[in-house]
Amino acid sequence: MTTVARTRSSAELIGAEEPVLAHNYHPLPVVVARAEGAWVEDVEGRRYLDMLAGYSALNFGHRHPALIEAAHRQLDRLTLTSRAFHNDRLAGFAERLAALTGLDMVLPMNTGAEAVESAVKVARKWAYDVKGVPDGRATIVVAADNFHGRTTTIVSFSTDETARAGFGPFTPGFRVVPYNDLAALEAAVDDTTAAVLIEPIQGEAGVNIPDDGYLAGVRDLTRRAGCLFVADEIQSGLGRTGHTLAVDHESVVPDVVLLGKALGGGIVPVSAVVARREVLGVLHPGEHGSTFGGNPLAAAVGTAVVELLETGEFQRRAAELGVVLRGGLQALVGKGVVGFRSRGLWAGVDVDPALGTGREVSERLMREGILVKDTHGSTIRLAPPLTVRGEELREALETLGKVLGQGG
Ligand code: IF1
Repeated sequence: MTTVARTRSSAELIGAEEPVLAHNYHPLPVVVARAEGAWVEDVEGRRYLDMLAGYSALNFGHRHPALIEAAHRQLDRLTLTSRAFHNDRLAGFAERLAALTGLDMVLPMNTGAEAVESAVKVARKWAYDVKGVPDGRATIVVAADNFHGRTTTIVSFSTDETARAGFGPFTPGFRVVPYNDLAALEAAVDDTTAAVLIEPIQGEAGVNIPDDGYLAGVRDLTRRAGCLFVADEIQSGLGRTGHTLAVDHESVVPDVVLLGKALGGGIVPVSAVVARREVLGVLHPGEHGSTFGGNPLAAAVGTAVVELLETGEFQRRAAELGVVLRGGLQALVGKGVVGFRSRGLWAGVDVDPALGTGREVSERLMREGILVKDTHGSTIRLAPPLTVRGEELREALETLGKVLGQGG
Protein backbone atom coordinates (compact mmCIF):
# COMPACT_ATOMS: atom_id res chain seq x y z
CA MET A 1 0.00 0.00 0.00
CA THR A 2 1.49 3.39 -0.92
CA THR A 3 1.45 5.87 1.94
CA VAL A 4 0.93 9.46 0.85
CA ALA A 5 3.77 11.46 2.32
CA ARG A 6 2.14 13.86 4.82
CA THR A 7 3.33 17.43 4.42
CA ARG A 8 5.58 18.10 7.35
CA SER A 9 4.94 21.19 9.47
CA SER A 10 7.36 24.14 9.56
CA ALA A 11 8.66 22.94 12.92
CA GLU A 12 9.16 19.40 11.61
CA LEU A 13 10.98 20.66 8.52
CA ILE A 14 13.25 22.91 10.60
CA GLY A 15 14.02 19.97 12.87
CA ALA A 16 14.66 17.68 9.90
CA GLU A 17 17.28 20.07 8.50
CA GLU A 18 19.37 20.04 11.64
CA PRO A 19 21.19 16.69 11.29
CA VAL A 20 21.53 16.72 7.54
CA LEU A 21 22.11 20.34 6.40
CA ALA A 22 25.40 22.21 7.00
CA HIS A 23 24.88 24.91 9.61
CA ASN A 24 26.33 27.79 7.57
CA TYR A 25 23.20 29.87 8.08
CA HIS A 26 20.98 30.80 11.01
CA PRO A 27 17.70 31.39 9.18
CA LEU A 28 14.68 33.03 10.77
CA PRO A 29 12.25 30.28 11.94
CA VAL A 30 9.99 30.59 8.87
CA VAL A 31 9.58 27.88 6.23
CA VAL A 32 8.48 29.38 2.93
CA ALA A 33 6.40 27.13 0.68
CA ARG A 34 5.08 29.45 -2.01
CA ALA A 35 5.37 33.08 -3.09
CA GLU A 36 4.07 35.64 -5.55
CA GLY A 37 5.08 39.23 -6.07
CA ALA A 38 6.23 40.77 -2.79
CA TRP A 39 4.52 38.12 -0.64
CA VAL A 40 5.63 34.70 0.58
CA GLU A 41 3.56 32.05 2.37
CA ASP A 42 4.85 29.52 4.88
CA VAL A 43 3.92 25.83 5.17
CA GLU A 44 0.99 26.65 7.46
CA GLY A 45 -0.31 29.34 5.09
CA ARG A 46 0.86 32.38 7.03
CA ARG A 47 1.73 35.31 4.70
CA TYR A 48 4.72 37.62 4.99
CA LEU A 49 5.79 40.72 3.10
CA ASP A 50 9.28 39.95 1.77
CA MET A 51 11.41 42.99 2.59
CA LEU A 52 14.66 41.15 1.81
CA ALA A 53 13.91 39.99 -1.76
CA GLY A 54 16.69 37.44 -1.76
CA TYR A 55 19.30 40.11 -0.98
CA SER A 56 18.19 41.89 -4.18
CA ALA A 57 17.96 38.74 -6.29
CA LEU A 58 14.17 39.20 -6.38
CA ASN A 59 14.03 42.80 -7.63
CA PHE A 60 11.11 41.87 -9.91
CA GLY A 61 9.24 40.05 -7.15
CA HIS A 62 8.63 36.33 -6.74
CA ARG A 63 7.74 34.60 -9.98
CA HIS A 64 7.29 37.70 -12.18
CA PRO A 65 4.92 36.53 -14.97
CA ALA A 66 7.15 37.69 -17.85
CA LEU A 67 10.18 35.96 -16.34
CA ILE A 68 8.36 32.74 -15.51
CA GLU A 69 6.92 32.69 -19.04
CA ALA A 70 10.42 33.13 -20.53
CA ALA A 71 11.71 30.30 -18.33
CA HIS A 72 8.82 27.96 -19.20
CA ARG A 73 9.22 28.68 -22.91
CA GLN A 74 12.93 27.91 -22.79
CA LEU A 75 12.50 24.84 -20.58
CA ASP A 76 10.35 23.38 -23.35
CA ARG A 77 13.05 24.02 -25.99
CA LEU A 78 16.63 23.79 -24.69
CA THR A 79 18.28 24.22 -21.28
CA LEU A 80 22.02 23.51 -21.67
CA THR A 81 24.59 23.02 -24.44
CA SER A 82 27.86 23.95 -22.66
CA ARG A 83 29.94 26.57 -24.50
CA ALA A 84 31.46 23.80 -26.63
CA PHE A 85 28.65 24.72 -29.02
CA HIS A 86 26.74 27.95 -29.70
CA ASN A 87 23.12 28.29 -28.61
CA ASP A 88 20.45 30.55 -30.10
CA ARG A 89 19.89 32.65 -26.94
CA LEU A 90 23.35 33.87 -25.95
CA ALA A 91 24.03 36.50 -28.64
CA GLY A 92 20.77 38.31 -27.88
CA PHE A 93 21.42 38.26 -24.14
CA ALA A 94 24.96 39.62 -24.54
CA GLU A 95 23.84 42.34 -26.99
CA ARG A 96 20.99 43.53 -24.74
CA LEU A 97 23.07 43.39 -21.54
CA ALA A 98 26.01 45.28 -23.07
CA ALA A 99 23.63 47.96 -24.39
CA LEU A 100 21.89 48.26 -20.99
CA THR A 101 25.21 48.97 -19.24
CA GLY A 102 26.79 51.10 -21.99
CA LEU A 103 29.76 48.71 -22.25
CA ASP A 104 31.01 46.48 -25.08
CA MET A 105 31.48 42.83 -24.08
CA VAL A 106 29.94 40.23 -21.76
CA LEU A 107 31.48 37.25 -19.96
CA PRO A 108 28.48 35.16 -18.79
CA MET A 109 28.89 33.30 -15.50
CA ASN A 110 26.49 31.96 -12.86
CA THR A 111 26.99 33.23 -9.31
CA GLY A 112 28.14 36.63 -8.14
CA ALA A 113 31.31 35.19 -6.68
CA GLU A 114 32.15 33.66 -10.06
CA ALA A 115 31.74 37.07 -11.68
CA VAL A 116 34.04 38.62 -9.07
CA GLU A 117 36.62 35.83 -9.43
CA SER A 118 36.47 36.19 -13.22
CA ALA A 119 37.00 39.95 -12.89
CA VAL A 120 40.06 39.40 -10.69
CA LYS A 121 41.55 37.04 -13.31
CA VAL A 122 40.70 39.31 -16.25
CA ALA A 123 42.00 42.46 -14.50
CA ARG A 124 45.28 40.72 -13.72
CA LYS A 125 45.63 39.43 -17.31
CA TRP A 126 44.80 42.93 -18.62
CA ALA A 127 47.55 44.32 -16.34
CA TYR A 128 50.12 41.91 -17.81
CA ASP A 129 49.01 41.92 -21.46
CA VAL A 130 47.92 45.56 -21.87
CA LYS A 131 49.32 47.70 -19.03
CA GLY A 132 52.68 45.94 -18.95
CA VAL A 133 52.82 45.04 -15.25
CA PRO A 134 55.55 42.40 -14.69
CA ASP A 135 54.03 38.89 -14.60
CA GLY A 136 52.80 37.87 -11.15
CA ARG A 137 53.13 41.40 -9.71
CA ALA A 138 49.60 42.76 -10.33
CA THR A 139 47.77 44.27 -7.34
CA ILE A 140 44.07 45.00 -6.87
CA VAL A 141 42.87 47.64 -4.42
CA VAL A 142 39.68 46.92 -2.46
CA ALA A 143 37.74 48.67 0.31
CA ALA A 144 37.52 47.76 3.96
CA ASP A 145 34.13 46.31 4.99
CA ASN A 146 33.71 44.90 1.48
CA PHE A 147 31.54 41.95 0.59
CA HIS A 148 32.18 40.32 -2.77
CA GLY A 149 31.39 36.66 -2.10
CA ARG A 150 32.65 33.60 -0.28
CA THR A 151 35.41 31.95 -2.35
CA THR A 152 38.90 31.59 -0.91
CA THR A 153 40.37 34.35 -3.07
CA ILE A 154 37.48 36.70 -2.31
CA VAL A 155 37.65 36.19 1.46
CA SER A 156 41.42 36.73 1.10
CA PHE A 157 40.60 40.45 0.78
CA SER A 158 37.67 40.54 3.19
CA THR A 159 38.05 42.51 6.43
CA ASP A 160 35.36 40.43 8.16
CA GLU A 161 37.06 37.90 10.43
CA THR A 162 33.96 35.69 10.47
CA ALA A 163 34.26 35.32 6.69
CA ARG A 164 38.00 34.58 6.84
CA ALA A 165 38.79 32.64 10.00
CA GLY A 166 39.89 29.10 9.29
CA PHE A 167 40.01 29.42 5.52
CA GLY A 168 43.70 30.35 4.95
CA PRO A 169 46.19 30.39 3.40
CA PHE A 170 44.94 33.35 1.40
CA THR A 171 45.51 34.70 -2.10
CA PRO A 172 48.08 37.54 -2.21
CA GLY A 173 47.99 40.66 -4.39
CA PHE A 174 45.28 42.72 -2.70
CA ARG A 175 45.50 46.05 -0.87
CA VAL A 176 42.74 47.22 1.47
CA VAL A 177 41.92 50.91 1.95
CA PRO A 178 39.10 52.63 3.87
CA TYR A 179 35.90 52.99 1.81
CA ASN A 180 34.82 56.47 0.75
CA ASP A 181 38.40 57.80 1.12
CA LEU A 182 39.90 59.03 -2.15
CA ALA A 183 43.20 60.08 -0.56
CA ALA A 184 43.78 56.60 0.85
CA LEU A 185 42.87 55.12 -2.52
CA GLU A 186 45.27 57.43 -4.34
CA ALA A 187 48.07 56.39 -1.96
CA ALA A 188 47.42 52.68 -2.57
CA VAL A 189 47.38 52.81 -6.37
CA ASP A 190 50.74 52.43 -8.16
CA ASP A 191 52.26 50.99 -11.35
CA THR A 192 51.39 47.44 -10.25
CA THR A 193 47.72 48.23 -9.82
CA ALA A 194 45.48 46.31 -12.21
CA ALA A 195 42.19 47.52 -10.76
CA VAL A 196 40.22 49.16 -8.01
CA LEU A 197 37.33 46.86 -7.04
CA ILE A 198 34.53 48.42 -5.01
CA GLU A 199 30.80 48.20 -4.37
CA PRO A 200 29.21 51.54 -5.42
CA ILE A 201 27.16 51.10 -2.22
CA GLN A 202 28.37 48.55 0.34
CA GLY A 203 25.50 46.16 1.00
CA GLU A 204 26.61 43.78 3.72
CA ALA A 205 28.33 46.65 5.50
CA GLY A 206 24.83 47.97 6.14
CA VAL A 207 23.95 49.88 2.94
CA ASN A 208 26.99 52.09 3.31
CA ILE A 209 26.53 54.96 0.81
CA PRO A 210 29.67 56.92 -0.13
CA ASP A 211 29.78 60.74 -0.28
CA ASP A 212 28.60 62.28 -3.55
CA GLY A 213 31.70 62.61 -5.70
CA TYR A 214 33.38 59.45 -4.44
CA LEU A 215 32.45 57.34 -7.45
CA ALA A 216 33.42 60.13 -9.84
CA GLY A 217 36.67 60.44 -7.89
CA VAL A 218 37.38 56.73 -8.27
CA ARG A 219 36.65 57.01 -11.98
CA ASP A 220 39.01 59.97 -12.39
CA LEU A 221 41.73 58.45 -10.19
CA THR A 222 41.73 55.09 -12.00
CA ARG A 223 41.76 56.77 -15.39
CA ARG A 224 44.75 58.93 -14.42
CA ALA A 225 46.56 55.96 -12.87
CA GLY A 226 45.92 53.71 -15.88
CA CYS A 227 44.13 50.99 -13.93
CA LEU A 228 40.62 49.55 -14.16
CA PHE A 229 37.58 50.72 -12.20
CA VAL A 230 35.63 47.53 -11.43
CA ALA A 231 32.18 48.21 -9.94
CA ASP A 232 30.53 45.30 -8.14
CA GLU A 233 26.85 45.99 -8.87
CA ILE A 234 25.75 42.46 -7.98
CA GLN A 235 23.56 43.75 -5.16
CA SER A 236 23.32 47.49 -5.92
CA GLY A 237 22.51 47.16 -9.61
CA LEU A 238 19.50 46.38 -11.83
CA GLY A 239 17.08 49.01 -10.49
CA ARG A 240 17.60 48.67 -6.74
CA THR A 241 18.80 52.25 -6.13
CA GLY A 242 16.40 53.95 -8.56
CA HIS A 243 18.89 53.70 -11.41
CA THR A 244 19.84 50.86 -13.77
CA LEU A 245 23.18 50.81 -11.98
CA ALA A 246 24.13 52.49 -8.70
CA VAL A 247 27.03 54.24 -10.49
CA ASP A 248 24.43 56.05 -12.64
CA HIS A 249 23.73 58.23 -9.58
CA GLU A 250 26.99 60.02 -10.43
CA SER A 251 26.83 59.35 -14.21
CA VAL A 252 30.00 57.29 -13.91
CA VAL A 253 30.87 54.52 -16.40
CA PRO A 254 33.34 51.99 -14.92
CA ASP A 255 35.66 49.88 -17.07
CA VAL A 256 34.05 46.73 -15.70
CA VAL A 257 30.60 46.16 -14.16
CA LEU A 258 29.79 42.97 -12.25
CA LEU A 259 26.18 41.78 -12.24
CA GLY A 260 24.37 38.85 -10.64
CA LYS A 261 21.43 38.17 -8.29
CA ALA A 262 18.45 39.89 -10.01
CA LEU A 263 19.98 39.21 -13.44
CA GLY A 264 18.59 35.68 -12.97
CA GLY A 265 15.11 37.03 -12.19
CA GLY A 266 14.99 35.06 -8.95
CA ILE A 267 14.71 31.89 -11.09
CA VAL A 268 18.20 30.70 -12.11
CA PRO A 269 21.71 31.84 -11.12
CA VAL A 270 22.91 34.31 -13.75
CA SER A 271 25.91 36.60 -13.40
CA ALA A 272 28.13 38.47 -15.81
CA VAL A 273 31.27 40.52 -16.18
CA VAL A 274 30.44 43.40 -18.57
CA ALA A 275 33.40 45.47 -19.74
CA ARG A 276 35.16 47.52 -22.39
CA ARG A 277 36.38 45.39 -25.32
CA GLU A 278 40.02 46.16 -24.43
CA VAL A 279 39.50 44.44 -21.07
CA LEU A 280 37.54 41.28 -21.92
CA GLY A 281 39.53 41.06 -25.16
CA VAL A 282 42.44 39.66 -23.16
CA LEU A 283 40.61 36.31 -22.85
CA HIS A 284 41.33 33.70 -25.53
CA PRO A 285 39.82 30.21 -26.05
CA GLY A 286 40.68 27.81 -23.26
CA GLU A 287 41.80 30.49 -20.77
CA HIS A 288 38.57 30.74 -18.75
CA GLY A 289 35.16 29.07 -18.70
CA SER A 290 32.21 27.54 -16.87
CA THR A 291 29.95 24.55 -17.50
CA PHE A 292 26.74 26.55 -17.08
CA GLY A 293 27.99 30.05 -17.92
CA GLY A 294 25.89 31.43 -20.78
CA ASN A 295 23.50 28.47 -20.87
CA PRO A 296 20.37 29.02 -22.97
CA LEU A 297 17.96 28.93 -20.01
CA ALA A 298 20.03 31.56 -18.16
CA ALA A 299 20.33 33.63 -21.34
CA ALA A 300 16.57 33.47 -21.97
CA VAL A 301 15.73 34.55 -18.41
CA GLY A 302 18.53 37.15 -18.42
CA THR A 303 17.20 38.60 -21.67
CA ALA A 304 13.70 38.87 -20.18
CA VAL A 305 15.21 40.65 -17.14
CA VAL A 306 17.05 43.13 -19.37
CA GLU A 307 13.82 43.73 -21.31
CA LEU A 308 12.06 44.63 -18.05
CA LEU A 309 14.86 47.08 -17.20
CA GLU A 310 14.91 48.63 -20.69
CA THR A 311 11.47 50.13 -19.97
CA GLY A 312 12.86 52.15 -17.03
CA GLU A 313 9.69 51.27 -15.08
CA PHE A 314 11.44 49.50 -12.24
CA GLN A 315 14.08 52.18 -11.86
CA ARG A 316 11.31 54.82 -11.68
CA ARG A 317 9.35 52.78 -9.12
CA ALA A 318 12.45 52.36 -6.96
CA ALA A 319 13.15 56.09 -7.13
CA GLU A 320 9.54 57.11 -6.40
CA LEU A 321 8.90 54.56 -3.65
CA GLY A 322 12.36 55.31 -2.32
CA VAL A 323 10.95 58.69 -1.29
CA VAL A 324 8.24 56.86 0.71
CA LEU A 325 10.84 54.59 2.28
CA ARG A 326 13.09 57.48 3.19
CA GLY A 327 10.25 59.54 4.63
CA GLY A 328 8.96 56.62 6.66
CA LEU A 329 12.38 55.93 8.15
CA GLN A 330 12.99 59.62 8.86
CA ALA A 331 9.75 59.62 10.88
CA LEU A 332 11.12 56.77 13.02
CA VAL A 333 14.39 58.53 13.91
CA GLY A 334 14.30 59.03 17.67
CA LYS A 335 11.54 56.43 17.97
CA GLY A 336 13.75 53.37 17.95
CA VAL A 337 15.75 54.20 14.83
CA VAL A 338 19.07 55.89 15.64
CA GLY A 339 20.15 56.29 12.02
CA PHE A 340 19.59 55.03 8.49
CA ARG A 341 20.99 55.17 4.97
CA SER A 342 18.82 54.74 1.92
CA ARG A 343 18.88 55.08 -1.84
CA GLY A 344 15.96 53.94 -3.94
CA LEU A 345 14.31 50.88 -2.40
CA TRP A 346 17.34 49.95 -0.34
CA ALA A 347 17.98 50.95 3.25
CA GLY A 348 20.25 50.07 6.14
CA VAL A 349 18.44 50.90 9.39
CA ASP A 350 20.35 51.25 12.67
CA VAL A 351 18.03 50.29 15.50
CA ASP A 352 18.64 51.51 19.06
CA PRO A 353 20.68 48.64 20.54
CA ALA A 354 18.69 49.04 23.78
CA LEU A 355 15.71 47.70 21.84
CA GLY A 356 17.58 44.59 20.77
CA THR A 357 19.90 43.17 18.15
CA GLY A 358 19.09 43.23 14.48
CA ARG A 359 18.26 39.56 14.77
CA GLU A 360 15.82 40.12 17.64
CA VAL A 361 14.08 42.93 15.75
CA SER A 362 13.93 40.69 12.65
CA GLU A 363 12.24 37.95 14.68
CA ARG A 364 9.68 40.41 16.09
CA LEU A 365 8.97 41.72 12.60
CA MET A 366 8.57 38.15 11.37
CA ARG A 367 5.86 37.58 13.97
CA GLU A 368 4.13 40.70 12.55
CA GLY A 369 4.31 39.32 9.00
CA ILE A 370 7.34 41.23 7.75
CA LEU A 371 10.55 39.46 6.66
CA VAL A 372 13.82 41.39 6.88
CA LYS A 373 17.46 40.41 7.49
CA ASP A 374 19.84 41.87 10.00
CA THR A 375 23.40 42.62 8.90
CA HIS A 376 25.73 43.42 11.79
CA GLY A 377 24.84 44.41 15.35
CA SER A 378 21.54 46.25 15.44
CA THR A 379 21.36 47.13 11.76
CA ILE A 380 18.65 45.67 9.54
CA ARG A 381 18.48 45.98 5.81
CA LEU A 382 15.26 46.74 3.91
CA ALA A 383 15.17 45.75 0.25
CA PRO A 384 11.67 44.87 -0.96
CA PRO A 385 10.97 43.75 -4.51
CA LEU A 386 10.78 46.81 -6.78
CA THR A 387 7.21 45.66 -7.53
CA VAL A 388 6.11 46.38 -3.94
CA ARG A 389 3.00 48.59 -3.77
CA GLY A 390 3.10 51.93 -1.98
CA GLU A 391 0.53 50.89 0.60
CA GLU A 392 2.41 47.67 1.32
CA LEU A 393 5.58 49.68 1.93
CA ARG A 394 3.74 52.12 4.19
CA GLU A 395 2.23 49.25 6.17
CA ALA A 396 5.68 47.67 6.58
CA LEU A 397 7.07 50.96 7.90
CA GLU A 398 4.12 51.32 10.30
CA THR A 399 4.76 47.78 11.54
CA LEU A 400 8.44 48.61 12.05
CA GLY A 401 7.41 51.66 14.07
CA LYS A 402 4.99 49.55 16.11
CA VAL A 403 7.60 46.86 16.83
CA LEU A 404 10.18 49.46 17.85
CA GLY A 405 7.59 51.33 19.90
CA GLN A 406 6.85 48.10 21.77
CA GLY A 407 10.50 47.98 22.79
CA GLY A 408 11.94 46.53 19.61
C1 IF1 B 1 25.68 34.90 1.64
C2 IF1 B 1 25.80 38.94 2.31
C3 IF1 B 1 24.45 40.33 0.85
C4 IF1 B 1 27.19 40.58 -2.95
C5 IF1 B 1 28.06 41.43 -3.68
C6 IF1 B 1 29.09 39.57 -4.71
C7 IF1 B 1 28.27 38.69 -4.03
C8 IF1 B 1 27.30 39.19 -3.13
C9 IF1 B 1 27.97 42.94 -3.53
C10 IF1 B 1 28.43 37.20 -4.28
C11 IF1 B 1 26.42 38.23 -2.41
C12 IF1 B 1 24.89 37.54 -0.78
C13 IF1 B 1 25.65 36.30 -0.41
C14 IF1 B 1 24.81 35.64 0.65
C15 IF1 B 1 24.03 36.74 1.35
C16 IF1 B 1 24.20 37.96 0.49
C17 IF1 B 1 24.84 39.10 1.18
F1 IF1 B 1 25.06 39.07 3.41
F2 IF1 B 1 26.41 37.80 2.26
F3 IF1 B 1 26.69 39.93 2.23
F4 IF1 B 1 23.64 40.49 -0.10
F5 IF1 B 1 24.85 41.38 1.48
N1 IF1 B 1 28.99 40.91 -4.54
N2 IF1 B 1 25.71 38.58 -1.41
O1 IF1 B 1 26.27 41.11 -2.09
O2 IF1 B 1 27.32 36.70 -4.98
O3 IF1 B 1 28.15 34.36 -5.05
O4 IF1 B 1 26.33 34.96 -3.47
O5 IF1 B 1 25.88 34.95 -5.92
O6 IF1 B 1 26.80 34.51 1.27
O7 IF1 B 1 25.22 34.72 2.78
P1 IF1 B 1 26.91 35.14 -4.83
